[in-house]
Amino acid sequence: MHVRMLCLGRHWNAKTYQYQATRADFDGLPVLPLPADMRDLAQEIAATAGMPIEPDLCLINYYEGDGRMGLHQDKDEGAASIAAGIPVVSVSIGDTARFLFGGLRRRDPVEAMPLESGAAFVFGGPARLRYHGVSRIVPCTAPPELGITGRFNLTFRQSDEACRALS
Ligand SMILES: O=C(O)CCC(=O)C(=O)O
Repeated sequence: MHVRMLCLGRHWNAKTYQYQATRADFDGLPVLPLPADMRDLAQEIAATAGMPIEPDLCLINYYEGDGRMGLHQDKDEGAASIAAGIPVVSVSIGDTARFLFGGLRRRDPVEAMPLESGAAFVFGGPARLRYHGVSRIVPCTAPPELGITGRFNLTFRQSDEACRALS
């Protein structure tokens, strides 16, 4: 993983791979809240794909020109969330990414697709644990009106903490 990360709602601890209420592996401060309008946007996107979600957290990754993320599964949200196939909702802003989407096993074939600024990508249900990653960032492809270099990727998720609060 070669990105900078900010978490909203719940903090993903990069040392323990667990979600926490404080940024224990960074500065110990409480995690910033997930704004309601961001949560609503994620729900609208997921609904378009026919998948309900009550997101309680968002990971914001910032990729510079040499940013990348190796193939991995998103499986730290908890057994209940994953078993229910609650999706991950991804929104891309800025430079285009070469996004890799594989299968349920690491060695499965991988499809590469561009995720341009404004793209939304939802994977849930039987696809929830598909391997995915970013092999490269295509420089200078961000819409000029954004005035940014690099790429922001926002992934909204529902952790088991949220599942428990809803039940
Ligand atoms: O940047 C992306 O499109 C993928 C991000 C990702 O895989 C993750 O945050 O787990």
